[in-house]
Amino acid sequence: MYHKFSSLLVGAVAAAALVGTAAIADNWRGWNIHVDGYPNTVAMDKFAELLEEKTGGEISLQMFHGGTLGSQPDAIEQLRLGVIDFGEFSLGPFGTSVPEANVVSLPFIFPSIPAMYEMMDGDVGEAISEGMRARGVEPLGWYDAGARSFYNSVRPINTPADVEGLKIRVMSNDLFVQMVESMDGNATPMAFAEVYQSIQTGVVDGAENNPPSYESTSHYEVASFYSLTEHLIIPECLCMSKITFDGLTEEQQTILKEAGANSATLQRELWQAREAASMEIVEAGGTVVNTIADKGPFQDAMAPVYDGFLEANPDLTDLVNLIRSGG
Ligand code: BDP
Repeated sequence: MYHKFSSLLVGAVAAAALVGTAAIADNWRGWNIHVDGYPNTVAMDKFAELLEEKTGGEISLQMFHGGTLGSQPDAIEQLRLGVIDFGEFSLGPFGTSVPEANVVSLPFIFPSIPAMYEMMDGDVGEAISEGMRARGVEPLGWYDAGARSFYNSVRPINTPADVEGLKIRVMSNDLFVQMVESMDGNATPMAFAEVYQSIQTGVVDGAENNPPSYESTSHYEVASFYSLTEHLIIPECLCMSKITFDGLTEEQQTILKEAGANSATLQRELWQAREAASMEIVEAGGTVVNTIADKGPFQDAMAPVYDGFLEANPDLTDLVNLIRSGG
């Protein structure tokens, strides 16, 4: 009996080893914070579909949309440890673990969205990718997240002085705290999932985000002043745990990179349409939108964020300058 069992076991181990060399990847867990129909969600589903198709089912993925696998900062740590295999993350919360990724969380660093695309698809994206790889993350594609602007329930923001005294939720990253404090606002880092209720109950007065997130979370229902400061252009990353990625064959890695690139192309197309649709929805819902003709005063007010960052990260001066000079 014992012998029979142990030979079965040996057989099973040998089979597992064989499977290992064929690099069958079973049921990868994928993290995503967004709801169904959101461009990033659709593009991630496309990624999964392409992978299963192109690998003939060798790789199968399980998507967890809507942040059901936990908050973004926790999920990033789990990705680095290989507990979560892949996901779609803002580079904002990545900054605390990957200094190179933090450069895109500096206010007003990219002059425009097209410039951001070009730089992320070139040397800037490569420098950030290297930093991510060194910390356990393999980027597969850059998604668009437009530009983030402030919204709140108290008053429109036209100048930095209008932010004074407002309690503003920010993503988990000290740079965003400094950014709000540079205008004498009170910054509260908080998980995305908690923002609606926190505005509703007055724990915070508002937050800042791009139109699709402001709309899809219904934050516009509780914070109806949306002021288009467009102070942050933070790309997002479809990325994998390097632990999972390194366990694959070269052929599988190539398929993954192609699927990542295709997914990013789709996401960028969907993003443009969703931004326009979201603006229509929030305006129809009663949001008071104001544009900012001259963003200079906001740039000036937030300038100290750069000083502190470069002092703490002198080795990233070249990367910051590369972006500011247009890549
Ligand atoms: C959205 C990002 C998402 C962030 C969220 C936030 O797509 O990754 O978690 O903002 O503000 O725009 O937390």
